[in-house]
Amino acid sequence: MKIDILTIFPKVALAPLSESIVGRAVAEGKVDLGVHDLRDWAVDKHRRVDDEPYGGGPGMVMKPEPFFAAVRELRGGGDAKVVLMTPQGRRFEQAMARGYSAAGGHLIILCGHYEGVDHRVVEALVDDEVSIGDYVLTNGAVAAAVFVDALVRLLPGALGDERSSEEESFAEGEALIEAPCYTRPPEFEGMVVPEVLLSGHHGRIREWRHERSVERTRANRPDLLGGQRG
Ligand code: 6GU
Repeated sequence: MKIDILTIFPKVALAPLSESIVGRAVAEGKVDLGVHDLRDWAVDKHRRVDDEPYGGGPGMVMKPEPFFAAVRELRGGGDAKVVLMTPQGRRFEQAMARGYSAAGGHLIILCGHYEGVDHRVVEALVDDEVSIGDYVLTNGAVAAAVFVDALVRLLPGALGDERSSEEESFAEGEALIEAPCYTRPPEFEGMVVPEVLLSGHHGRIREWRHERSVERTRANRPDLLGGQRG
């Protein structure tokens, strides 16, 4: 899989993708990641990428020319899907991460900043507008890092143990969030690990985990059980 991120804050997008599991997947070549400064495709000598909104209103709008030039160059005549990170997009969920990760191929991710991106970019270049949730960030590069992290960890061999992504919260066919987990020591400041987890009895452990999953989902995510989010 090949992923290019276009942003005016490349360091912001790159830092979270340079460490740990995703950093290793990139280093091992499981994904060919490029993070690019949009200003490199600016058309004037001041490397300007934004301008005032037509029709008035607060904030600045990102100019179309740098996006068109950059996407043309990064695409290089090949096939690429173009995603725009924007709070006006479709809400990102694990099923979408699975879809993008399984599709592989070449992804070009555009990061919105300021008030928005000139809509001609959306109409002519963008295949999918994606939001990472119902809140507003100052910086689309933060959202791009979240999006790419979620995709890359699902690539074959990215996680040490494939079961990690098969049994976790939001896994395919999994309607509940995960049960609590514990490690050594068995007692810490008077708080003990549930006895069943030390029992070695796999049937009882499975049953205990399922009960805790239902309990935790009801408390934290009733929307997953068909209710409203608390
Ligand atoms: Cl993709 N960008 C920004 N700026 N804010 C967001 C977002 C994206 N998704 C949720 N909030």
